[in-house]
Amino acid sequence: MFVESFKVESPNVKYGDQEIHSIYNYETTELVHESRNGSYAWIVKPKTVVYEFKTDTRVPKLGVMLVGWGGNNGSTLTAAVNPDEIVFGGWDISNLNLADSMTRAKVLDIDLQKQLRPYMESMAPLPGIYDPDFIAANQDSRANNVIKGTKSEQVQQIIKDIREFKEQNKVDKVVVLWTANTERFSNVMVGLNDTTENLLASLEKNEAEIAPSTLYAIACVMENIPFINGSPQNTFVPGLIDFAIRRNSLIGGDDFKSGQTKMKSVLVDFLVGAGIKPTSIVSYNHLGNNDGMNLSAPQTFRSKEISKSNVVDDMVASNGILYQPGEHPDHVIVIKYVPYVGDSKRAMDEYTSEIFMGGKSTIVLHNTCEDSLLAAPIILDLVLLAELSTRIQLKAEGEGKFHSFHPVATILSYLTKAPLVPPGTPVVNALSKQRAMLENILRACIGLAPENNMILEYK
Ligand code: NAI
Ligand code: DG6
Repeated sequence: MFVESFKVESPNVKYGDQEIHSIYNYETTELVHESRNGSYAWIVKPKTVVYEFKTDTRVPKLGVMLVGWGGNNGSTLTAAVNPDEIVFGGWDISNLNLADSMTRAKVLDIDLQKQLRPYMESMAPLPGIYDPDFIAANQDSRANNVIKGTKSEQVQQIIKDIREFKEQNKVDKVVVLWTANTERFSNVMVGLNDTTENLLASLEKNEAEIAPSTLYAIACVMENIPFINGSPQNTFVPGLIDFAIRRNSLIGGDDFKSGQTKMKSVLVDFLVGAGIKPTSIVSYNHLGNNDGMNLSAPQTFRSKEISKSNVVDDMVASNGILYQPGEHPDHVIVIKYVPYVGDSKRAMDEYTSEIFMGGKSTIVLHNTCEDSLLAAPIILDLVLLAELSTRIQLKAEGEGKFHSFHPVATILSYLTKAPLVPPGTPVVNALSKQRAMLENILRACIGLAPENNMILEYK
């Protein structure tokens, strides 16, 4: 059954002209180690905290500015969306218009490209911030559309671009998303980028180690525009996270969780939860698009390797019977550039696990798929979810005022390989948990209990 729209009838939910107000009982359990009658015991205590949620129901006309608009993901997404409510724009260091970018990407069927061309020819990316030190040298020939000047001037140009885009397209809100080339990690150093003050001072000093992605992010935080990082590099250096928290400006990332990693965050969760112990995970990709070419340089590959490697950590740590403290499966990531296959990425995985009575189980997966067709819908979900989350306010009992979610948007975790979380927050990679978190927060906004799957009415 498809339910197009619905209304909740409950004393805990009120629908106003511009908002939905809900009262929600947040039920959790606390595990405490307590002294009882002279010895210690583990005690589980149910806990209920009453929350109120307010969701602004006015859907804005949304502008989405993509960094790397003319790339495979950017051009594919633009081709795929009929922009009634969303206006696309953005930057690229290559000056091709979006129709030519779509042709260069070779993702969509030729007949479809011909039909789309007239709609896309007039769309051209704004010049982008280019720094050859942060991406592969093989990208140099593409860079014919770049913003000149110091880093501080480049940030000012991005701010100007966002304001003009908003004005010209009469959009109410803008979300910026990085789908440009993977950069190398930038160095994190005390005095350089560890605090807001040091990062902004480094910007004024034109410090070489501030990556282009961080410059776009600084501009967005200054303008209170949500900024999402779809690539693996450490755009969000500590000073930038600090800056976003102080300005209460949404940041989210990192790296779209599109195919191989999504499967891994399902499979390893299942294996470890079932008492099957993965001991070796080897993940291999080859692809022939521009992303693959950029990742053929060791320093950009390293960013992707880190992002793809950490995704099983929480699942391994969740089962203290299978794994001793500090024990971890061998986990190897290989990416090779094979031009012939273009955007059609091959992903091969071998999972070897220890099972009952010392036996071994090996699972092998092989997937062939256009990479950009996996990423484009994720970009759409990320920007829509980021925008929606800026319209939600909450407060716990005892808190005087409503406030927004923490600016580091963990609600986007379901869509990212290396979820960015506020300092001190546990990282959750298991896909089912990420999805449950997202669904249940949205249910709380309309005063509904979490989906519990108990089906007691049939028991
Ligand atoms: P692409 O190489 O086709 O597109 C990137 C675009 O960014 C290019 O047009 C390039 O000219 C532009 N660019 C580079 N540096 C720029 C800058 N500083 N400012 C503005 N534009 C800049 O790559 P594709 O396939 O679109 O992927 C984009 C990113 O998404 C890559 O970092 C990739 O690793 C990441 N990603 C892709 C996934 C997928 O399934 N396709 C999944 C996860 C992440
Ligand atoms: C080669 O690994 C290219 C990458 O950009 C991937 O396509 C991308 O990170 C997707 O990764 P996954 O693991 O989510 O399929």
